[in-house]
Amino acid sequence: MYAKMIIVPTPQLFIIFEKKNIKNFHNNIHMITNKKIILVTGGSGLVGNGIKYVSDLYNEKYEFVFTSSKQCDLTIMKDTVEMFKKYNPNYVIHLAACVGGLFKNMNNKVEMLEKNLMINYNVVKCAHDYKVEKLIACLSTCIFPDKEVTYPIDESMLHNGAPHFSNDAYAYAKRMLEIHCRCYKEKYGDNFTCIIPTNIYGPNDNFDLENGHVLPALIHKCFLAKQKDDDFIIRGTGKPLRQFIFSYDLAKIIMIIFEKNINENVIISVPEEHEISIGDIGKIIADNFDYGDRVVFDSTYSDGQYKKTVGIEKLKKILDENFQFTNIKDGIKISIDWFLCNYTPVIMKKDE
Ligand code: GFB
Repeated sequence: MYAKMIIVPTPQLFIIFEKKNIKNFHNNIHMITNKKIILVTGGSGLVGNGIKYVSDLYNEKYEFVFTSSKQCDLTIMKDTVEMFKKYNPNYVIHLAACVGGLFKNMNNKVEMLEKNLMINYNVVKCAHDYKVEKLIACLSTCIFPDKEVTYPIDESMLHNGAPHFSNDAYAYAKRMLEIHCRCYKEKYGDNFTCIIPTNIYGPNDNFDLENGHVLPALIHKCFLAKQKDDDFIIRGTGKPLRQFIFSYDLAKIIMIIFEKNINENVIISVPEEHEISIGDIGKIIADNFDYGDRVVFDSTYSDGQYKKTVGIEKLKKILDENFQFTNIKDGIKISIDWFLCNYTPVIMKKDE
């Protein structure tokens, strides 16, 4: 006995599907709406939510499928295959990774290496086996060599030497992802490319006090310090330099690179003149909480890599000359507002 169900969610979408065809659900959609399917791994994270934010501009053309580790554990090949079989994506934006700030990287090297090696191996292999038309895989500027570079760093320097020791486990796993994509490209002509973002921040970030990246962690710490009338402790000397890109800007750029079918690795960052010290980031955050006079640096903590200044010559050729990057002060304000609206209740429970 077949179950028939008729769903008419929108005028231009009419689906009849039979129980046995559930696995090809997206195929049916594909067939009916002619929309190509973009699978976004890591879809519930910082950048994943950025893609969700900009996807409205592309919904006419593409069917976006946002997956997270709750739906599919990408460290398990069988589950990854199931996900590709279920969604049969035309394109993949691969953002899923085991990530964290300096202190998570330094204290969890085995996990950072193994989880990322497994996640990336499974996704890239499935992307090939399921004949995905385009794969964009996400690296990070922290994987560039620490010493064997000249500044500003460009894409050609990726494998020129060892990354900074603080995140070498994560860095080598991500370098293997670049090599894996390149091998499929060279042998089978697969349209697999990598983007190399700088430090990212924005709404939906990980505000964890220990494992978070510097910007969200300091927002959380300043909030708590003010709550408890404590000093606002910034770890390290505050001298290291970073380039920070707002997550929504990164998402816009990823879709531009996707739509223009750029098939070479591209660094995605704000220009080098926007580079800023950790100390100045801390001060901008403290000023937002009207807590500037309680900033204290604790140099017993590691500074990590002093700088990893990248150039964006290649990116500039891809973007329209009037592309506007979000100003760091505006971006931090938006992130703090998101934190205060969305995060506080959760932490209250955790921080008591
Ligand atoms: O974002 P972050 O954790 O990582 O920034 P990296 C670390 C810098 O911020 C160091 C200072 O100079 C720290 O001393 N810092 C000060 C803090 N206070 C804090 C704090 O409370 N928490 C944190 N986390 N830092 C990461 C790589 O490097 O860059 C990742 O480890 C990833 O794998 C990321 O690639 C983009 O910028 O040093």
